[in-house]
Amino acid sequence: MRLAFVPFLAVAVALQPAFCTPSSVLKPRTRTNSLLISPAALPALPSAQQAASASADAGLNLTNIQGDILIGMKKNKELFFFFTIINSTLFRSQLGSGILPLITPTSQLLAVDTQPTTAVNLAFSQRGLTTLDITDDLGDTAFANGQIDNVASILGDETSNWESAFAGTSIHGVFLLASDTVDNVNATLSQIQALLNGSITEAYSLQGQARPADQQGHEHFGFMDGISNPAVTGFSTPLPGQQVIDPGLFLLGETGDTVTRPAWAKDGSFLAFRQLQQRVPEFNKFLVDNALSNPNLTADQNAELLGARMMGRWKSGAPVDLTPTVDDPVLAADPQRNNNFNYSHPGFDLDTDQTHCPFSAHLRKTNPRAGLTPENTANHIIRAGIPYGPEVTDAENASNVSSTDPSLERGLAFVAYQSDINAGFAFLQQFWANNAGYGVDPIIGTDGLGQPDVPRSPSGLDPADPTRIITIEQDFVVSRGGEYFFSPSLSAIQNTLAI
Ligand code: N7H
Repeated sequence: MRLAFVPFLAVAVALQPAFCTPSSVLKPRTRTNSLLISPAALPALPSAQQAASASADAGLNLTNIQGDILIGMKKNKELFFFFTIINSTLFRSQLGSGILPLITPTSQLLAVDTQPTTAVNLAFSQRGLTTLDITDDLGDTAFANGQIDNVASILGDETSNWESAFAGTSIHGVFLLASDTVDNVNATLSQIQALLNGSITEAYSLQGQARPADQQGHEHFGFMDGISNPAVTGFSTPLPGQQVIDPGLFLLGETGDTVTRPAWAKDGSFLAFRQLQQRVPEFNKFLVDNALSNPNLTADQNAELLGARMMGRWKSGAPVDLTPTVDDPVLAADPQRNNNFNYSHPGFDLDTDQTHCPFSAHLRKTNPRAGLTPENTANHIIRAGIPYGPEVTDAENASNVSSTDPSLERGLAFVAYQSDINAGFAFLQQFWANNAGYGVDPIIGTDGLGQPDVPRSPSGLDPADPTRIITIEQDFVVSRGGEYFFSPSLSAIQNTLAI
């Protein structure tokens, strides 16, 4: 018999002593240090009190929404454990009493002392839901068909680069396990596997981790990431310049979601996962070889300037729209100012002027801000990814070539949440990043035909001559594949998925 849904915290507290994990491996239940990172540049999460008050006003139930969805790019260590369900009845029978108490809702992540040792989230592919005999149409064709269906024509991926697990049929779901140590993550994974009692097998896994020391919060090319996620009504208080987006763009069944869904899908979200390899030595060499020629800058600064114009932000996170020729680390570290721009300036012709930020910059391609009138409110995602793989080695730096050793692969475990994949991740990649207008996105753009290293010709990268084309002959980001998942609410796990 199913239990009526009880807010997670009460269940967790009640069941905590029953978990038999080795206390020598797991940290004490009450945390004193956060499992999230908090670089100064990133918007702070709302306090538990602020979120409780905002969510009450908007009617959002933060104890029912899985924690990863609204948090953004703040995880310290995160394991993506992709699994195959081999015994669906057993799996479902363990979900309610066994796994649900481990699932971390949003409310629990907002204060250090309510955070678990390891935050656990769970999402299913369409194949996984079908395996569980959940046959309702969730109202998203991209999810229903799986990411492989989008591979070449929509995303522009070269299929031969896909990890075999993503190209195959074995991925039914993914556990997202986040903590401050890999030991904690591994201990929680063992606990989950014991609870599931042989009903799943591993299909693939990817360990993500924030980069070390002063690079924490920066992705592998060196850029601070996660600054410009939208503010969500009912959750976060907007910072200056931050767009405020209805919760229904990210959460099914909430205000702003116009699609008819099964009632149980409310407060779930579609998770687009991508393993995006980054060829860092090649990217660095390209910047040096094509450094700009501002006479007031050194050669190194001119290389940095080219990278900043390709990205739309300096590595520090400072937006080039506000500081076009020199980095400004103080601005970068100030969330009151570092997202407060929209590419328009007094006396500027927004349609032709690229002196501050090229039209092709990754940031501008994936969110044109005032470049669209009225400002776009339909095509937004919450980015919640994390870097994976080791730092660049000395040998790679010396040769300017990424190693072919698989253990040295590095990149971004890209995660995007949305309530409509075709309006969210797939739209951004296909219609904005891969769009040849002004040149495809110099970071993530492809020709959209599934061919590798097709030369890209973004304009506007050189402020001295915006018509000059700096051709990019190779891909710096290579898609290794991915899958679309549905991240259900806690009540859906209890009342619909579990038996
Ligand atoms: Fe991007 N990067 O680190 O180089 N991204 N991204 N992204 N991205 C952004 O403002 C990066 C990818 C978006 O609101 C920043 O938070 C890398 C995909 C969007 O102004 C940096 C990869 C898609 C924004 C990066 C990658 C997007 C954004 C600036 C792949 C969607 C916000 C930091 C390896 C299809 C735009 C920040 C806005 C910002 C990087 C992938 C989308 C530094 C390395 C696949 C919407």
